[in-house]
Amino acid sequence: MGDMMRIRTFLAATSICLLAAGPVSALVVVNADFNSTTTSPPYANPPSGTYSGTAAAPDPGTIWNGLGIGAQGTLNATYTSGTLSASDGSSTPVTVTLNDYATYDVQGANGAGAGVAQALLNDFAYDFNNLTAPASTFSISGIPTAVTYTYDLYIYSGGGSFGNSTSFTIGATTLTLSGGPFATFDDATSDGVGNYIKFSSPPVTLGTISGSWTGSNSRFSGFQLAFDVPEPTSLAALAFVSTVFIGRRRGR
Ligand SMILES: [Ca+2]
Ligand SMILES: [Ca+2]
Ligand SMILES: [Ca+2]
Repeated sequence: MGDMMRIRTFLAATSICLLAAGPVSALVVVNADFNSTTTSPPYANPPSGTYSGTAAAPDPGTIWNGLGIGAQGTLNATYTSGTLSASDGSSTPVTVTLNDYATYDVQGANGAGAGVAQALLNDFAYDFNNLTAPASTFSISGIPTAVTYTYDLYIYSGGGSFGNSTSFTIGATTLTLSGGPFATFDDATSDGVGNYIKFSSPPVTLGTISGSWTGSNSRFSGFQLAFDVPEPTSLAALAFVSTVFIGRRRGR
């Protein structure tokens, strides 16, 4: 087989692979860990701090935005973050707002139980007055929108040495999870048991995902917003691969 034939065969095979893989896209993940602003003392133990590493979502990075959302046990009318970084450290226009909630850190106040990602799960926003007032609400804004983007929102709830129950509602969808300590990330989307739920393609209105949460010992520990962005440089990548291949052939 001549060189040109080999190159044509290679390019044809590469094209078939790209077609089989579907549209090439880049995954961008924004990670948020809700933290208490209370320090030790008055906490009996060091606070949970900010989580680092991967969690349940496929994630090209490990960086989490540690957000101090308020002091232990104090009702907050509203909190809005600054713009959040993506997990690879790049900047994004995404922000998060919480309304009508209070903050708790199980690690700082009670000492942590064993389990996965305690720095993420142990500190959270909770529905302070869930028996007498509407549910707490949240909104994630500044989301870059295009019809070709797809979004997944992972919500974390759990930690500590005892269980809890929290229901999250976005649009017409309500998902409930048990929380509590788990040795691994446990998906509760289908069975209600676990430390995270996944809203697949939640409605985004004018760049904002809005929702609410409530429950008995409710916990909103943090979230991951993962979105696929089409990558227009895929053709350039193919040209680069071809150039390397041809260069290697000629170098022999
Ligand atoms: Ca934390
Ligand atoms: Ca489960
Ligand atoms: Ca947290």
